[in-house]
Amino acid sequence: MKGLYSALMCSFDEQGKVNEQGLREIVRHNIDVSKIDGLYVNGSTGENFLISKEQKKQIFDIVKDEAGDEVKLIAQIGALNIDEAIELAQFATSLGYDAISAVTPFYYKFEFEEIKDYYTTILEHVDNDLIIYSIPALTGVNMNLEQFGELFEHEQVIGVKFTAPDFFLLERIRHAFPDKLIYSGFDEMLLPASVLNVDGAIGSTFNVNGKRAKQIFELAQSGQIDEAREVQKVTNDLIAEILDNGLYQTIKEILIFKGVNAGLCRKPMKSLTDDGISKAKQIAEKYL
Ligand code: NGF
Repeated sequence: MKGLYSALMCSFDEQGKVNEQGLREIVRHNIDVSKIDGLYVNGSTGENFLISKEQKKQIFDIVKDEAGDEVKLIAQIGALNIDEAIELAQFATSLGYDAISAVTPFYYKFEFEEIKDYYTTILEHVDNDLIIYSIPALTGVNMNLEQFGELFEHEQVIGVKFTAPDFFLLERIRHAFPDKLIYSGFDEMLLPASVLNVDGAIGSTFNVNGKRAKQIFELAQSGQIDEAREVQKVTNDLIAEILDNGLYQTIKEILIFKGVNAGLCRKPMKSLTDDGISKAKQIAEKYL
């Protein structure tokens, strides 16, 4: 389960429906061109929190059908409705997903005991491994070392997708739990996370910049830090321009420029203007 995973984008049409052919093309691009080790399906980048349960199932189904066993597959099943989370966990597991992942429950400012109960309850109903998805900037849920430790006591909890700029906490988790998987979540911080010996990374920009991400990870692992820093620098120039133009829309537009039918984002995400589309093409020509 180690390695680099694209936080998979999904192609939507103008009505907000899943564009099956487009989604298949995004999967193929990630496997054949970006050369990633795995796909993280229905995460933030997949616009998971903007779509229905049926669409989530449709996406899990199409991705497994297209990817088969070529790369590892992680299904993000977290939902505020715990029944939905359980149903999705069971569905993805029945399709053969290698692991499930669930974002920390958010919005109602749950106590840690409630968060722990959420994960325990899901795992009572599904025979699969689970990766905690921690992204405090979007959820407002900040867990400390002891709390991660409590979640890791469950043998089905095999790791964490750590999307936070807290390198002190990351180092402490790495040191305390050498046998758990840690995936770095911020692509622009892949090098420092790799130096701290994470097991892999999950990122949105890997959909288009997977080869550089892999270089950074592998160079860091072999101690070639100067070389890794150079690749991270170019990567961060690229990420800065993508963020400035609109994160998911720009990645989709770059994919379109590369011949992949990446479609549109779901409302309320806005579409790129004509200027934004031109800028995305310039970014693709400059870096990819
Ligand atoms: O998109 C976000 C929001 N974060 C992603 C990634 O952590 C999300 C990150 O790659 C993810 O894995 C998922 O889809 O669930 C950033 O887009 C990237 O580092 C640029 O900032 O924070």
